[in-house]
Amino acid sequence: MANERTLSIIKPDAVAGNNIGAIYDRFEKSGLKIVAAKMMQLDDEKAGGFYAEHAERPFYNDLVSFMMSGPVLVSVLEGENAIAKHRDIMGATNPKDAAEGTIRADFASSIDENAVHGSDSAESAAREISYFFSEDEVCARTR
Ligand code: RTP
Ligand code: MG
Repeated sequence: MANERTLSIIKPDAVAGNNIGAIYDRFEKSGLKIVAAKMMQLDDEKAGGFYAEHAERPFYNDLVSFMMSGPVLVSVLEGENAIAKHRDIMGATNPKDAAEGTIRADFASSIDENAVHGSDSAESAAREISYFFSEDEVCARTR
């Protein structure tokens, strides 16, 4: 199995709901390690650029507005199969479809305000980590 890094965002709804600790608990209990973290208030350019792949989709403007509606907590998670493991514990995009016990089932209110983001491939993870962090902001967890 591959040791991987993935990009996590705790979205404005989950930060506003004081669910950072509960969501970090899910990451750590799953064996993922937090190797970088920062709270940020995204602006139009930073939020829009992050979701540029969706720029032509009908929900894009609402998605960008939502991501700017309050601070987010951006993290890098590391571990065996981190990308797929993180997506598994997040649950489906629409919380109505999310499996019981997943983060979105427990903390998301709608498809538009769905608590968390996770990279969906190795290519996305590499792009998204470097979008928010320089290499020296990502820490080695050797002990
Ligand atoms: P994310 O990128 O935020 O982790 O979510 P995801 O991979 O599960 O879903 P994605 O297809 O990448 O969509 C990004 C975000 O756009 C909103 N969305 N709305 N109304 C809709 O049909 C629709 N589809 C997607 C969601 O908030 C989703 O998280
Ligand atoms: Mg996505």
